[in-house]
Amino acid sequence: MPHTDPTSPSPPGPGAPTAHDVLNPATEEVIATVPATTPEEVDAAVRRAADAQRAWAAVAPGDRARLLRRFADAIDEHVEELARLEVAEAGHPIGNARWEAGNARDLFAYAAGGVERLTGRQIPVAGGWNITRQEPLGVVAVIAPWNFPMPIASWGAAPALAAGNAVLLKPAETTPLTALRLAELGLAAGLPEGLFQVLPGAGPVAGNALVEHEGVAKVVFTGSTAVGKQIMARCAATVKRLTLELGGKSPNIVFADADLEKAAAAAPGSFLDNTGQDCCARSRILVQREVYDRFLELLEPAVRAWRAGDPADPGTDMGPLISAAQRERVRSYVPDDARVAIRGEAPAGKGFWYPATVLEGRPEDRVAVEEVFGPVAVVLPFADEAEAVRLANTGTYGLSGSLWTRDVGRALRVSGAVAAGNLSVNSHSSVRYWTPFGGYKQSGLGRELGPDALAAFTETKNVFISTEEDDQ
Ligand code: TXE
Repeated sequence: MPHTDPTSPSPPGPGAPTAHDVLNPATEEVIATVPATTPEEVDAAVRRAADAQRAWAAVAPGDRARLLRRFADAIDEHVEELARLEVAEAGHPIGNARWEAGNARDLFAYAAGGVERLTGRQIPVAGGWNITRQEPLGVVAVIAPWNFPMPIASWGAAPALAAGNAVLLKPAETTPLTALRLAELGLAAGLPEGLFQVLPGAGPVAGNALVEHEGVAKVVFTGSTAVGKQIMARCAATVKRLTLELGGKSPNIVFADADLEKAAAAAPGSFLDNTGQDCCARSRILVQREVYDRFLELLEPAVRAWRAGDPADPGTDMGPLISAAQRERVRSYVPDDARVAIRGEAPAGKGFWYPATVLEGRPEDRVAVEEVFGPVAVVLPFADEAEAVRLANTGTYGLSGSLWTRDVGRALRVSGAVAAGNLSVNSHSSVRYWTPFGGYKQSGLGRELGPDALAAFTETKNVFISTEEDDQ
């Protein structure tokens, strides 16, 4: 594949890895070695997918829905197995991992329900009839990250398949095992050969080959903003359709009139869940000045109550970080002179552990501006509603956020004023498969999930049929 752009990733040469070791991040043991897909193999996969897609698009909608429901049932029957695989490759606590496998199941079941409702429209016009159809795009590439491997892969794959497309899923180098198992379950459930393929491998090799391939109609990417920007630029070469779900630096705004006990009890989950490796993590805690000290007092025991340890133990709240590199990255946000307000415990020894950490700081500190993607939050005081909104809107991200208040008018004003795609009031809930999800500003492009998810995997075609009589 020719690479003329100097910023382009290097083509795989003799130095490119031919396989990736998958490590258990809680023990650092190698649990599998997975071959890396080459650009030639990506090309062959795209051709197979295109053939499968043509046949799939011709299947009656009711039959497509039935097959996707069977796939959802197959996932349901294997929730425990998939969850255990997720614990092993991603280090997620078993309870979270079961939820994630269940979420993948729910996504396929929900998407199946949309197949027969992708109906198009008939819009009245003069001189004929006018039909608007929603046609599948063709082959869709889903490039997934490692932080929620099963849910995020399914956010793209389920609606894309339901809308009549084929899907090529490129999982993250660190977490390919659940994706490979999902593809096996899909085949066993009756999905046609070639329709849903998993292509493990390096982002700059297999991922980039998908992005640059002319036979791929759309890319759905979830990952870092830096790689998202590169992919967006490369998609321009073939005017590929693109959905981006990038990073976040979400605020958790606590007003003085809030139920402080409730806000403090909920705050740890909002930045410690998944060890903070969550694009919606509320890692900037903005607290109104008059309740700042009281809130920190309440927050401390709540943070300390989070138990970090063996992810396979059902009593564990927080597992390790995904890799040694991620732990180094997280460490870099907590310099020696950082003002540590709260620090939790983490296991010593093997595993990529990092303790829950709450810092006091200033809005311009790097840790208050950049996505940490680890169990680290910064607390910042604010004077009034205007300052809270200004701080919340600082920076390039706009994915999600929470606000805690008992004043309904304030809840609505602030929800309207904060530039983010997903907000919650007196809650930290952001992601539901039946409501839209995505970012403002540099947090993303387009929306996933919700009732319009299938439409995002279609091309709109308008057909005019003249009813003029022939003799005119
Ligand atoms: O992400 P990458 P990384 C953020 C988070 C994290 C940081 C780095 O802040 O600390 O990104 O994580 C594939 N062409 N998020 O380095 O590299 C790659 O193989 C095509 C936020 O792991 O963006 C993997 O499958 N694909 C985020 C996926 O992109 C490429 C989730 C994500 O990896 C590619 C993850 C290329 N040139 C990280 N380079 C979220 N929004 O939830 C890499 N990839």
